[in-house]
Amino acid sequence: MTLVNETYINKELIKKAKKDDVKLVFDRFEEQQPQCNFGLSGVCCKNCFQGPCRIMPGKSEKGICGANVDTIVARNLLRTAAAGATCHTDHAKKAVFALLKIAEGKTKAYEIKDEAKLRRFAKALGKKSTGPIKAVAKEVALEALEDFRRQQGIFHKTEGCYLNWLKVRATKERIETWKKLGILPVNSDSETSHALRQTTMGNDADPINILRSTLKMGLVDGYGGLNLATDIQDIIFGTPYLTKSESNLGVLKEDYVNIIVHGHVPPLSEKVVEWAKKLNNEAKKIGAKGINVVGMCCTGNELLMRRGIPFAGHVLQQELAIVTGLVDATVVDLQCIYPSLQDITSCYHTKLITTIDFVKIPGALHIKFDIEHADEAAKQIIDVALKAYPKRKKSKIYVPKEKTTVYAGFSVEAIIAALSKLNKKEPLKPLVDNIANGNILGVVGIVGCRNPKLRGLKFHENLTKILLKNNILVVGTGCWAHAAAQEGLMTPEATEKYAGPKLKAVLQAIGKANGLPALPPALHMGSCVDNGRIGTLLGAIADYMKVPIHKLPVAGSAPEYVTEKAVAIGTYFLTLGVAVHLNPVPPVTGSELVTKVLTEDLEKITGSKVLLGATPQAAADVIIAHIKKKRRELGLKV
Ligand code: BF8
Ligand code: SF4
Repeated sequence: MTLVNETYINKELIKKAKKDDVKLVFDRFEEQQPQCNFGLSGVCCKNCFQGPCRIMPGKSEKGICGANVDTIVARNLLRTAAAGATCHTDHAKKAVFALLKIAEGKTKAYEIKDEAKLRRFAKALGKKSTGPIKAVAKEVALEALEDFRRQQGIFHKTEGCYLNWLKVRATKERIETWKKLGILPVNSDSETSHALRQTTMGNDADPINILRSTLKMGLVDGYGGLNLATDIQDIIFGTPYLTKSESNLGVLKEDYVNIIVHGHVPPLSEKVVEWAKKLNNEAKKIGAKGINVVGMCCTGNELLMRRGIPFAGHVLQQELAIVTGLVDATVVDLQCIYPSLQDITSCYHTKLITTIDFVKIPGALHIKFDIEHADEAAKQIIDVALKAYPKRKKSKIYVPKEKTTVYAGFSVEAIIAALSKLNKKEPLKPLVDNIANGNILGVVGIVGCRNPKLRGLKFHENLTKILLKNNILVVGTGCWAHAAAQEGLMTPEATEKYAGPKLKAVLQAIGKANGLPALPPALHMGSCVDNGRIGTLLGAIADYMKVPIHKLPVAGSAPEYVTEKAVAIGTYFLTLGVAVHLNPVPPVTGSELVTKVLTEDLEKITGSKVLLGATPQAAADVIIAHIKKKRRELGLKV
């Protein structure tokens, strides 16, 4: 077995995995080398069974059906974005159904925690916002559900027939731009299935038309997925506010029953946390000090943001957590769950529990989880962990030492609340003034995954540090948040250590007004669906400055993206008018046309484009140059 020297994460555990004869993601990555260049450049098509076809300039310029490289590359991109968007729209739909069931009294397991937010949305949707909360919840849930079942406007453009959540969340200027482009989505489910048929053999061959639909996937993802999921989850589970906790695998405790909750949708993890508290004494009866629930991946982000629960690790650490020999149960819902977890848990005493009907892993225990029976399922899960604890093997235990402090909970509401300590009447003014005078050169959202391809570069950490040094405020979500927290970038001390002098002064002023030495320079805004929060923040800044989003000195970056979801999120930012740095280079380079549209022409269409940079410094250089260009165009000093 070859083992990559992954010096940047949990080195001792990587050594232990080798000793325990456990294969990790890094090993499998090596086994896959060299990776296929046709795939990397996007020129492979297997959309029908005459194929697979791949384009080789000078040899096979077209697929068997006659599709050229531009068509093939564009089709592949649209399918990727659509697949990613469906993950988020499914996530959002689950949240909406939960709200509906709460409203109809079909579950007693959950309640509505943020009534004020619910009433705000009812009002924005033109529904009755006063009166009994469950009646309001039902109205809001049904309006949200419309975004999955609206038929009017699908075959014939009908004025005003597009996603309700886009109507209430997007800026007027953007809606007009998207209307002109003809990309306002009518119904999230029908739009994503449309992308599948549009790209099937013998349908659309026009790469520009296909790319236009790809932009539409950005809106489906952004409003039918991200914003809708976050807003409904805030309504049910509460809107996050500033919280302090810990990150990295050192949050696992040797003398506790350790349960990892992993995945993306909060109903399961919220219940596991609740029942772990209620059943804590059961752990004492079997000789443990209690039950320690920690979060992995975006479930980790959700629990940290709302409950201050420690977050154990990002996507590349899900296997390493089990290698500690300390995890009694890993319970998963959906997305980013490596099938390898079953192979690895079988080397230890750890129980792997799946809970969703379309996320099963052979060999894992399946405990069906649904909103109506959430309490029963959560109790059963804790019971499995309690039964596994006495089976721990001392010889297989390694207690990780890595642990850092993290400040999180930066929802838009929390950011506004912090800023309002400086200016109660106009909370955005201190932020906008400092952007205008150059104390904050710009704002960058860094999002997305951790990719084993980029080993050793510490892309998330190093890009963040370079931007901070250049007085750029960094906000972000997803696995970036884990990486940044583990690097110690989410504390007031990090402001002292990493922020450029002008940014530091601003963050210290905001921090002091809020009882902290400084605001952290890297703001944790949540899980990947919470990228909608970043869009909302940008929209609020744009409205306050009275300039469209695409003119703001801001950018996005997904410097280690892995998933189709990340492509959908990147597309959402592009539709907003935000330039997005993407790394690894997206699989479009096989088509000069598609590459040019994404990296140049898009600027004239949405005001945004794709930026490339294969190292943290190269990425920072293009991002900073972009921000300075935007500042110059606004007449702001650089
Ligand atoms: O939604 S950042 S690896 S965990 S896809 Fe997955 Fe990527 Fe992590 Fe969350 Ni987001
Ligand atoms: Fe080949 Fe065309 Fe079929 Fe794709 S759709 S596999 S290019 S024949």
